[in-house]
Formats: sequence, C-alpha cells, structure tokens
Amino acid sequence: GTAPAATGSAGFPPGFLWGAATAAYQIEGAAQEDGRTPSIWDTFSRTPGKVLGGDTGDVACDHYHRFRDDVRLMAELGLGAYRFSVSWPRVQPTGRGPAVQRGLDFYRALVDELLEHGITPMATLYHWDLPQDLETAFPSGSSAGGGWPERDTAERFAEYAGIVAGALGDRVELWSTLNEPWCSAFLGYGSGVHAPGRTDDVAALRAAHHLNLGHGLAAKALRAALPARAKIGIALNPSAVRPLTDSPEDRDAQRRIDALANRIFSGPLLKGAYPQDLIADTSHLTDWSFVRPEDLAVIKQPLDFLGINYYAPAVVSATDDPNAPRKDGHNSGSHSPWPGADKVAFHQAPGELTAMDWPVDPTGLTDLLLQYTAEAPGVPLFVTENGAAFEDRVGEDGRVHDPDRVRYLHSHLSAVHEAIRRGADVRGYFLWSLLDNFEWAYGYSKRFGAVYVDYETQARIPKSSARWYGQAAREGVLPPVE
Ligand code: GBH
Repeated sequence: GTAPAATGSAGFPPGFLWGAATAAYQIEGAAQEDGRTPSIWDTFSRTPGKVLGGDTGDVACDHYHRFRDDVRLMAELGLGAYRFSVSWPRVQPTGRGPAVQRGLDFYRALVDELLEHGITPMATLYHWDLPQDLETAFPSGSSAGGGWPERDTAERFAEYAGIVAGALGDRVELWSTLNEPWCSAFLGYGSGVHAPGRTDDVAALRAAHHLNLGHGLAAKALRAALPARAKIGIALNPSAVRPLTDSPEDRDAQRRIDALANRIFSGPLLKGAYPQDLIADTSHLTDWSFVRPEDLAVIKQPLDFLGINYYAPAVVSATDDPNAPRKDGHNSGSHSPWPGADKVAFHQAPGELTAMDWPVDPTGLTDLLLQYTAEAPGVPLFVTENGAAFEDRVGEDGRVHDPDRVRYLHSHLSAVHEAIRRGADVRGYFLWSLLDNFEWAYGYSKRFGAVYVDYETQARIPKSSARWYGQAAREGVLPPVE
C-alpha cells in the first residue's frame, strides 16, 4: 500500500540542501598516485586483523579516476549538494611543508564539475586520514607517539586548512573543519578499533582536546583566507543517549556518557569551557594540564553552522559488571572508548536493526536537532550524515531494490521535518552515503550507499533509494514509501 508522507503536503524550507556525503579514504582509491603518501588509515588497514577481510582503501570506488562520472550521476539523480572530504596526505604528504599541486588540482576539478552541474559543494578538511608522518615522526619529548594527542598536530592542521582554503576558497562556500572528532579521539586512541589503533585513555582525552584546538585554529585560518560569504562549521556525531531506567544510577550513567560523547566538544566549542563533571569523572586519569587557558578562546570560534551526524540512539545503565558491553555488539571485547566510565553498560535500543546491528529510531534525530537548537541559539544546523547499511543484492533484473533504506530515509527526513516544525533551523541534509564504500573497520562488507558499487567492475547501480531520494531532492517533498 501507499502510506502518506509524514510531512503531509508541507515541504521543506526554501533553499534546503538535499545532498549526499562521502569521505576521501572511503571512496577515492589511487592511494599511491600523484604524490599521495600513507595516512594512518593506510597503515592501519594494512595491519593484519584490523580491518575485516584485510580490506584497504587502495582502490575503493576508484573515485579519483571516476569523479566526473560520479558527479554526472549525482546530477542525473537530482542531488542539490555534495559533501566530500579532502585527503590531507594527498595535499600535504608529510603533514608539513609545501603542498602538492596535483593533489589540489584534483579537488579543484571535482568542485568545478560539481558547480557546472549546479551541485553545491561542502568541503570537509579532515575525515580521519591523518598523514602517517604526523603520527610517527612526532615532536621530541613524546614517548608514546604523535598524532592528535599532541598539540603540534592541531597547529599543523591549521596550516593545512589555510592551504586548502587558498586553493578552493574562490569556489567553495561551505567548509567543515573536522568530521566526528569523537571517533578520531575515542575510537582512534581509546578503543583502538580505528586508526591509529592506540588504546590509551589519556591519549584519547588529549586527542579530544587537540582536535578541538585544531578546529579552532583551522576555523581562524579559514576565516582569514576565505571570502566573507564563506560558511565555516564542524560536523559532530553527538550521541542521543538515554538512561535505561529513571533510577538515579542510570541517570548518572547517562550524564557521564553525555559528557564524554557530547559536552566534551560542545562545552569548549559553544561555551568556552570543558564541563566540570567531565573533569571530575576523569580526574583519576589526568589533571587536564594539557589544556592551556588560552586554548579555550581559540576553540570557541563563531560557528556559521553546526553539522550533526546521526545514525542511532544509545541506551545506558549503571553496572558493577566489569564485562558489561561498553558499546555496540560488534566492538565488544576491545578496550572501552569511554575513559572513566567503567561502570556504564550499553544496551541495544529498541527497533528494527540495520546490517550494522544499529537500531532504526528516528526520534533521536529530532531530539538532537532540538537539543542543539537550544544549546547553540542562532547557529544554523545541517544533518551532515544520516543513513543505513542493509544487505543489498543485485537482482536478476540487474536492479538493487532496497525498500528498507527508503523507509529509513523517509522516517529520518520526517524526523528532520518535525524538528524544523518545532523551531530547529535545519538548512540541509546529506545522505550517508552517495556510494557503497570502505566502511572503516568493516571494510567493504557493509553497504551504506544510495548507489550500489560492484567492486569487480566499478559499475555504479543506483538503488531504488537513490531514485526515491532524488525525487525528494527535486520536489522538496518526501515521496510516498511502499
Ligand atoms: C560515520 O561514523 C562516519 O563519519 C562515516 O565515515 C561512516 O562511514 C559512517 O558513519 C557509517 O559508519 O559503538 O559505542 O562506538 C559513525 C560512527 C557509529 C560511531 C555509531 C559511534 C556507535 C557508538 N559512529 N557508533 S559505539
């Protein structure tokens, strides 16, 4: 049957951007071309046992060579915007020193192609591919390694931001500094399930701070290099975290995870301070002396927008069981990504599960958009990522029919519409992802794309969700779902 669109006849606001998102390491391939050197993800994916199936981003979707076809496909589908990331080691191979012109040329050509097709670009400067040299060739005095736990990386990031702004600033208006600093800090240096694979609670907290600082320094560098019309923001992955019960213990577990997932970023970004309860919860690990008082004013740069990446809510409770799950099932057994929250257990939220075993619950997206509307008054929001992996197959007719994904997109776009109706200033939505791609520790085993990728032939097959979403993008209203 045909269900009416949950938005009724109401459309989305005029100028709302209907986009799709990707990230450099997940789609580009061409890992060793035109002067690119390894990032921490090249090293990590080549380390046996780190990525499912031993997959790497060496070829990925071969987007580096196929970007013109990919942009044409976006235009055919009807997309209005495209969020991509710039590969730091393609542009500045060691993370220091002069830029590689061929690397910058690739992104200029990509942006030109987008603009020729009337597609608005949003550039993300960092989607997890730190130049390996910044992790390895660390400043003297640091024994464990370099990378984001070190202040130097934040400073190098600002310099790189200036380089990219110089190359793309005349044609890109929407700029995002970091993608999901929580993942970089706590999956990269805490649980170690992401590159560089370190498991050190203090390094993870230091990384969170230096990512915040890197954002602030980069935002200043962008502001100085870009025309006044440029919009500068950051994409966070805030957790819609709920207590299992209303008990004081479970509500305290919720408070702890809210501090580590959300307020560790929103505190300094929006209020210019780390939350007191976070500092107290982690005082047995660190005295936070790596935060210099003057850093806080740098981090609290004016934001032209805030990007929210959303997949699923989390449910937590208090526990004394040292073996309680610390995060979603796939990662259990590894080091916890939540420093100082040893007595918090994670539970599966109710709802149909995606291929990641993440529950489908769009209410968390409405909640987060309204929460950040209250926390960052006057700051426009974008949904910079939202989407789902399902077990997609090519049918005998050569098509990929993905009604689960259509329903997921419909319910989450309805949740965005609901937040707008209740006062959130949401300017656009970027579906994760345009293409099936390298899903980090899961390799190519999980398909998030609206467009199916045959990794043998590199053929692109738009799934039915791509057609559905393209129609929404063209009409500004959600088409009905099956
Ligand atoms: C995003 O990460 C990435 O930006 C994107 O590159 C990626 O492909 C996409 O989503 C799909 O994964 O299990 O306790 O750690 C999302 C990463 C997924 C991190 C959900 C937090 C659950 C909490 N987030 N995860 S936990």
